[in-house]
Amino acid sequence: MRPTADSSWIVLEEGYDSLLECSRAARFAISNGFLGVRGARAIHRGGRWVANSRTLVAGLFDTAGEEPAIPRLAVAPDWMKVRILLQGEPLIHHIEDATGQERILDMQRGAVIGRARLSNASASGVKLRSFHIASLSQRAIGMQIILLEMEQGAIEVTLEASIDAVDIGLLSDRAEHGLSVWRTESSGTRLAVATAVSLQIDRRLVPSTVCGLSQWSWKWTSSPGQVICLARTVAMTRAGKDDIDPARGAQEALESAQMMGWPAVVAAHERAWDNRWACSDVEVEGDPVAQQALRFALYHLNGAANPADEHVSIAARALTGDDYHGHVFWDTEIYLLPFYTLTWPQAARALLMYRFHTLSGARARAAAMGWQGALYAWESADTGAETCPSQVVGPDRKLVDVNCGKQEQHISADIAYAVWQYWRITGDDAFLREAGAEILLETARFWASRTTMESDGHCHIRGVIGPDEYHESIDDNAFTNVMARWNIRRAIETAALLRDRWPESWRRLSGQLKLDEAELQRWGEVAKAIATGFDSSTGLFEQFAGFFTLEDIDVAAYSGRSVPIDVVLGRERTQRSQVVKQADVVALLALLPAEFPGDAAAKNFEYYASRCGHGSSLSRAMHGIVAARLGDAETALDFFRKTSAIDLDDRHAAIEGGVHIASLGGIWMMAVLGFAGLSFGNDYLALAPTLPAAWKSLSFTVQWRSRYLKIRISEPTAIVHIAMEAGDPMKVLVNGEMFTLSRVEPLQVKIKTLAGAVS
Ligand code: IFM
Repeated sequence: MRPTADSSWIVLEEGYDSLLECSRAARFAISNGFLGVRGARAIHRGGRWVANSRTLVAGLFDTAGEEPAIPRLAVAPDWMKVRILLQGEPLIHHIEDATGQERILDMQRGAVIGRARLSNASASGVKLRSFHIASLSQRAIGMQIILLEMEQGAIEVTLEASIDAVDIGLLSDRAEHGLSVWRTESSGTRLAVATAVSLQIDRRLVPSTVCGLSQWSWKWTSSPGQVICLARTVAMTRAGKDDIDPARGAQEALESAQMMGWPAVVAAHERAWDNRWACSDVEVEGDPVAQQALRFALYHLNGAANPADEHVSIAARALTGDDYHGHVFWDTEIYLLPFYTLTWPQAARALLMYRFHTLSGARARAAAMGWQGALYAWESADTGAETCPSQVVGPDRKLVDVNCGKQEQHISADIAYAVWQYWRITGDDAFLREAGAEILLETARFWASRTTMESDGHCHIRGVIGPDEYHESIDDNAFTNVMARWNIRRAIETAALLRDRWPESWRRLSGQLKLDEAELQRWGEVAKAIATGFDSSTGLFEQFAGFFTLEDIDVAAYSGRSVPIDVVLGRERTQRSQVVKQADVVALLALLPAEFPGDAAAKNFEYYASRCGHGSSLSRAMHGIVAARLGDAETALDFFRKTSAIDLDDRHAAIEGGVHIASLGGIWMMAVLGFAGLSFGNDYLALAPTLPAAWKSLSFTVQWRSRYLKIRISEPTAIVHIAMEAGDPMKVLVNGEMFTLSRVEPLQVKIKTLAGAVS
């Protein structure tokens, strides 16, 4: 139960501050992509006072019986509660005990470790140490260990371990001692929870005196220095309405964990984390704050995915909180998939398969809106139907309409983008043939039907919202249109590829989609004619038609504000201005840099970065990537630091509803795609590093078509070192020069300069 000694692997919180508990519950959440357990304290006085404790189970959506029915992640029973009474008085956390309390997120081991001294009003006390995990090696398993050391003797001690399922909103199907099965009212999805609890006093197993359906209780008289160990294992399994009874799976998982014993379960979990870290760690020398931020990001990213489940994806707050109800946005494909594709392709594949399995929902949505092909939901849950609410409470507590569900359609191109990147990076042809191609073709078909050829000879996409959600019902959003064009072109390329390399797959798929040459040709014409808003005389993309005529507000003049800029300016004025909520043209520049010829990249960055209010946690990461690629490492570092602060700094209260997983993905992207300048071509990986002055070196691992590469960029010597741990020789482009890398010989390239190098 001792935490990792190296401080860059831990997040430490000392003392107890009830006002910060909700944020800390998110920050200290543990997750394995199936179970997410918020880091609320287990010790409680009774009742349901710990409002921020939550266990969330991926895919367990329910609609809470409201109209319109919006699926939300249901809350699973809280399996970690413990109540300790000394002489009948419950122990609680006291603010004044601050010095005796610490909680550590041990990111290396994927565990939360606590230490506290708890006492009651008569000053009888215990020393407490706690440890809990959501097993990364057996995703059904959660485990909690509590060690108590009694300070005084002759005290009557009561210890209760319970599972709290009051008001969780699930229907009970079965309840036995240590086993319960629950059902969501709307979808009939079931959740089985099997639990085993044991208590040892001075290493002697003691049977519980009370054994309720979900309660275990012990009573004894203390002796000074007595050591008590409570070990609880929970196994949770989810099953669809028509699947077999999940109870059996939960019981089997529990039995297997019990057979192993908790030290072996913990050891297997730690080995699984070691493996994830070996594949994904990023090391920065010279900047401990950045190092910790990277580890924190990687910890949550590695805990958010489950390669074994193709029917769930990662929500905007992963499994760490209730904000956005567990809904999946473009965050996953644009901000998370780069990390998974390059470090954990199995997880990336499962996430893309979720989009494949929800294609029918996307087709239904396009059809319902009068278009063809597949229009993915802006907010997606279990079926792929649109789950974006049509109204929310605004910052001024008034109801505001939300049009994203109808108009933020770039999501379809974003998913196609992630599919293509995954295939190009992994070379997973089976995925392309069996799932990816269908996504690419159906999203392209949507765009082709969504555009209208008008009298000016251009195809227009009217009435959308781009990533900058301050401006609604706009025409020809550059991000949407250029991504749509790219989507159509990749679909045409995919069709040609299938036809040539896998004619049988092409026959099957084109037959199934009723896709013929004439339609493909039409798509080509649409792609050629799409309006993009690019003006070759200025090198600027106009964010949408008419954007340049809007009021130009000096965003820098509002830099001291404590609320988003649209709150300061008011919604109407913001909409009439060039103030941008988040990276929009800049996001396009980060995703498709080849669309920005000559000095257009620098010009667009300069124009749009100064007009951005960063009203979304997603915004700065895209700016950071682009700034680094443009050679401005210090500006990029500023974006990196501000993004890191979103979830690690207590001044950002919005973390209560869960960590911002997209911005955590963005932290990895800034390091690898920005500072290291990683990109790829048809048959090579490319690096064009630009490190901030404070970073003495940057090291990371990526996978490229079944090869494992370890890359280190060191500033004092300006050397890029690449070692290949497995796989056939491959080409690597470093600062524009091509090299061949093999397993036998690592590559060592001396480059001219790092800081300030323009890629
Ligand atoms: O997907 C984002 C969107 O871009 C901005 N608002 C929050 C969403 C979820 O993170």
